[in-house]
Amino acid sequence: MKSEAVDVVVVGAGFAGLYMVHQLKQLGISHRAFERGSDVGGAWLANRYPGLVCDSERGIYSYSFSRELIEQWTWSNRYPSQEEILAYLQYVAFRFDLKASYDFNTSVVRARFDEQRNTWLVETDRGGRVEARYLIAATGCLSAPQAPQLPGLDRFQGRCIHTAEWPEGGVEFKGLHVGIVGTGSSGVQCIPLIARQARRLTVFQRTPHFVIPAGNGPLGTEEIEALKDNAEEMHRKCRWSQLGHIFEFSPLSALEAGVKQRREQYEKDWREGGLRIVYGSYHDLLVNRDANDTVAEFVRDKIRQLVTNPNVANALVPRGYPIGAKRLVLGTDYYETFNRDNVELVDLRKEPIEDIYADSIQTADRTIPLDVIVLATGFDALTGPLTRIDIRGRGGRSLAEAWAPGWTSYLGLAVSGFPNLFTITGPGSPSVLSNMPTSIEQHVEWIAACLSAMRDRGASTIEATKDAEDAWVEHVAAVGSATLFPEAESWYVGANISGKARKLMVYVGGVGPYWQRCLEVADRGYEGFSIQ
Ligand code: NA7
Repeated sequence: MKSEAVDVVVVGAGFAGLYMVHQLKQLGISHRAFERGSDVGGAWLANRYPGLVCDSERGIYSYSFSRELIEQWTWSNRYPSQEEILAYLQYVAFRFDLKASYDFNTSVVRARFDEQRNTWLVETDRGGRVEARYLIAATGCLSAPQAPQLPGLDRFQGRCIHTAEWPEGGVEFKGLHVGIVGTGSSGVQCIPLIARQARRLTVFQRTPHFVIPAGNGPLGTEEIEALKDNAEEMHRKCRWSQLGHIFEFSPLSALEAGVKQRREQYEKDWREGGLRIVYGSYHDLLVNRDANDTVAEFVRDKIRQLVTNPNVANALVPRGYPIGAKRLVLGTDYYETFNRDNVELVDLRKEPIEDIYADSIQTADRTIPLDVIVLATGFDALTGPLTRIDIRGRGGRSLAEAWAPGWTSYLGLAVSGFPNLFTITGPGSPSVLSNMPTSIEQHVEWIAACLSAMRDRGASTIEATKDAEDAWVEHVAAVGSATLFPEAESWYVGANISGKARKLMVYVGGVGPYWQRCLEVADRGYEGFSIQ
């Protein structure tokens, strides 16, 4: 079969893919884009479970590149809902005419770099073949859903749904016995809503997470106007900030603050809701375990106050890892839901699942009849979306093989041995520990400028050097080891996937400093890259 030839193939139609395609159109670079979903939206199309909201607040979960777009779109709540974000991305695709670049319902399954011709040969599951000078993975950080290895799960005859593969049109839980496995962000968000519909809801919890009230609610008219007026400034601040969010670490230390002052601060943050209690209130909470314990203990007390049954409260109290080192979860009525008569908690550490039958889950202590099992069991984060595609670079070596001992990348943008491949918000960049659209815009703009520079130079390949990559990987590890992130069994370090190398996948040295570094690399003629 004859291959189509373009300059660039883009994989994905979420925030990253859509903006990349927009930039390529602006630059007049020929391209073809593929998306496995039926439409644009990425994570926001796949994850449609009830209660899904984003935890970036007050309009920052959006693009900054177009003043008209900022004017035309109005966010209604403090945290945007899945429906609203999906509608926004639909609007963006329409407004900038991006859908014509895409083949939807089409997965890229293979991509091989041809070293003779310096091109990528890209194949899809629909038999399509495209040759491209560059391959850009806009595949998202949390798009490879992970099903748990539970004994007998394939025997279950009721409905079994992963939160990241939620059916269009929703799921009716009325009158049903529902079990949910997993209490990370997805579980915490949908548990209160499913509990209101189901006849009985059983929550199977392996590790209790720290859940902070989101404090969601509608934005007022004046606030909406102010957010639009100041949007560019707000986005600029995010881009140059440490955290990539609208709030910054306070200059104060939790350990230096008095007990009373600290308590007042945490009470205020708890009342207002949001991530700030851990990521903004004091600067030492994520680097010093004693400081971290002050806020962890505050949250544990809140759980004990909110949950009526002391045994259930005790099972919900997180212990043994620093707060914030596993993804901090925002919730609405999460702990209160366990006071309902139709909700029960199974603590899997004490009462593991022994088997699953056609209509029930058997734990060490009891048989729990179920009509539906919801799997809120997360993702093979950051590397999974890339290694699940058979990407082969120099010498036919696959990315999965190259990353088996642990991810490698230069700036989270490029991998040595894989010329002309760019990864938007790949491992080794701030990605999931920032406001994602901020990090996405940085990467897309950097890649677009790079492609333009390569075109001007008449270059045929750009590839991260092994030395530059090694130095970056070492830097990411060194910065990470000065924080508490490596101390938790989290998906940030790959701990949720059996056999995955344990290695912090996120750059925690700050979004602004990271961006400065990327710009310097480009300014110095793409330092650390070999260009042919
Ligand atoms: P997460 O945060 O990875 O949460 C997955 C949950 O599923 C977590 O509680 C896991 O427990 C649990 N889990 C996973 N496998 C099992 C098995 N085999 N048995 C029992 N429990 C299991 O995924 P989410 O979808 O909630 O959130 C991902 C991100 O998406 C989120 O942070 C936002 O950024 C958006 P564990 O903690 O591993 O013991």
